[in-house]
Amino acid sequence: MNFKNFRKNYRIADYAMFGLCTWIFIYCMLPWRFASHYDFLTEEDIFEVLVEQVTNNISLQQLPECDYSAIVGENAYTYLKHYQEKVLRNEEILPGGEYYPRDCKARFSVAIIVPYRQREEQLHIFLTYMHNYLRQQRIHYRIFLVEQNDQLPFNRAKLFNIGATIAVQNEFPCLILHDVDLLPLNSGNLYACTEKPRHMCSALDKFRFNLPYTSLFGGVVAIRSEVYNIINGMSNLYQGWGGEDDDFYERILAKQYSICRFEPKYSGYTMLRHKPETPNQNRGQLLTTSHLRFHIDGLNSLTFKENERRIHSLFTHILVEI
Ligand code: NGS
Repeated sequence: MNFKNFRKNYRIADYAMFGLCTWIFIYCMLPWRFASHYDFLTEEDIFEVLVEQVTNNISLQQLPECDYSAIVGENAYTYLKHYQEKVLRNEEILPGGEYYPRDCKARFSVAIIVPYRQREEQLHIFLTYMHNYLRQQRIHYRIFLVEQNDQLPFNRAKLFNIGATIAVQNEFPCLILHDVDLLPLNSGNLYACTEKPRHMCSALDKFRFNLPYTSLFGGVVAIRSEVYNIINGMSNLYQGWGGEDDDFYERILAKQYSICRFEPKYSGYTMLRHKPETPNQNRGQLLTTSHLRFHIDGLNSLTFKENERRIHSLFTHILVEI
């Protein structure tokens, strides 16, 4: 090869490399590779699908019903506001982290269930943020923190089953299954149940405000207690990170339900940074056979030991060995 040919070949290789790098860059930076066209409910649909249900103490209140149209309509970006504040008007929060508006009758009672272990810094941010966020929604809620108080691998789904059992004993008709590292960004993402189970965090910053796959059903989910019971809750068998939410999704489909989402402008969340959890090496295998166990693995096979229940000023702390 003479010098001229060498230079020519070199230039072609250069261009090819440049082209390849450009495509890799575009692939990584743009959200096309995500499920950008998932089905969602628009602002007009939201009030059609919300299920109004409250606990007895709220239903007995002699007050005009709260109006939620302004909250959903305004849907402001709230992140910085609530993140920087302290928990304001603390005196309105009842022991155990329960709140309901005093000047109107809430139309939704929800139990926020948070599985937890060793994330103190995140918990502090979560509680501050969520109490400020939730009170502006004028709903009745209570935060249940379910802490895994043993050395076994973290079992997120089992902790949800425990929290759900306790929330139902406390009469809550609606469960919000909530990771401690996720914060809602838009004020109008009403923390209430819809007829169908709802995936609430479909526009997560970690995934560039899109969905990595349409059946993703983790992070934050709202589900009626009745439906949670019908599908036998979540599996108790997933130890470590991953798969339990996919199993949960399959349980919902197996009972002929489908899921819903609000439009992305309501469903924005930010994820607080943390070290990745240890993955569950067994999750693929569990998932392939999960349908055989839906009826025998879940709420009806739940065993655990409750070590303690502490009523803190901002949350109900349930310590369990699983
Ligand atoms: C999937 C996991 C889900 C998980 C989702 C998003 O791969 O449990 O990623 O995870 N499924 C399996 O591993 C089978 S995230 O990046 O948000 O931590 O929820």
